[in-house]
Amino acid sequence: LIAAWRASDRWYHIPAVNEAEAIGVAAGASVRQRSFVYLQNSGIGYALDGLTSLVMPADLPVTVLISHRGLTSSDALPQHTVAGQLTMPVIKALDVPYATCYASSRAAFNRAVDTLPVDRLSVLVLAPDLKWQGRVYPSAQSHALPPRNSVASSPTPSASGRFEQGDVLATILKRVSNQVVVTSTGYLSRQVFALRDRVRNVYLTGSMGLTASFALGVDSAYEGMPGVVVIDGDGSALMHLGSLATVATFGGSRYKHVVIDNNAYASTGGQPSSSGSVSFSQLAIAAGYRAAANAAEFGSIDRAVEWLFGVTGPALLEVDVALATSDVPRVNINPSDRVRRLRRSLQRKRRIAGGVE
Ligand SMILES: Cc1ncc(C[n+]2csc(CCOP(=O)(O)OP(=O)(O)O)c2C)c(N)n1
Repeated sequence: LIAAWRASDRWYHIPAVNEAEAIGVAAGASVRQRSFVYLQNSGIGYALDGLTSLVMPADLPVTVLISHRGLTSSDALPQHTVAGQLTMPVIKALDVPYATCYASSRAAFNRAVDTLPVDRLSVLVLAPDLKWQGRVYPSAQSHALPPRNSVASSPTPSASGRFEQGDVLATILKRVSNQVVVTSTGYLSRQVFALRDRVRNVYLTGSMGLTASFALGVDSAYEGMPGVVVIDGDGSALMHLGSLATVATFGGSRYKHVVIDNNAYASTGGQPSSSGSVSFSQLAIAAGYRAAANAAEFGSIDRAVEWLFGVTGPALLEVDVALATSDVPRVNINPSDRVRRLRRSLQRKRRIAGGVE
């Protein structure tokens, strides 16, 4: 399946570091078109939060293909037995359209696919060893991966200086033009909503940790135009550090990632996070981002933001901020309306500009 995807110009395949990230990327891509995730049932647990807090509330057209290990006694390895028994009850509990295909037959597979809706979440459960004679694709390994991003800058972060979160967000939002802005769960979304709501803002009020992945999906589906600005928290970024590698490999030159580091989980009461020892900018460089810096190096937040918008991405700006909470109202646009207005805005722009913005 993967070889077929990779062999075809009609598909764009992103290998995710885990199933949660896969759901996040597919959710972002599904703003433009139906997207697919392929996973083994061992990964259902990883996938559930993205499905229940992002894909379902926002009504996104994602189809999840799950290979059902632990289904038969001949596949009864201890590590698959419990997941094998839980797979169908979990899918049924989600209460989404699903189909199964346990027979090695192309016709049976096509029949199962055809029963699934194309415009919302659905699940296709497959035996793990389906095979039929068909076109032979070159092995996935023989396909060239995108060229490795070369590191454009490798700064030394300075420990000094914590900015005010409100100033930082206001400065970023002032500089944004036509880009899609994706904000992380909690206060960051609420503050951005209060400061400058716009149709191209997507507030991920659930799916903590999937902010960068969702943005990568949007960026990939719209072929890097108009670009994305990710506003992430340190807790959220730490949750899925592995996605730095995927963003570094597949993010476009207009992929801009800001990590607002208050060294805490501010939104749930200010509990300390483990970001104190972490340099997100060095991590980003090590993962392969083209550029990354700590805002303290620039002396002012204006200069730091100017740098971020001018540099070739994928780029990351780490901003250390003072821990502060404020009484900002919740985002009062429902998740599916947030996606709908973004989709409309991107479609309109593309039609007017003939695909080039
Ligand atoms: C998977 C998941 N785990 C936990 C939560 C609860 N939660 C919501 S916001 C938040 C804190 C986010 O911390 P951070 O990304 O550092 O942003 P901050 O709140 O500091 O702005 C937590 C733990 C959640 N929404 N989803």
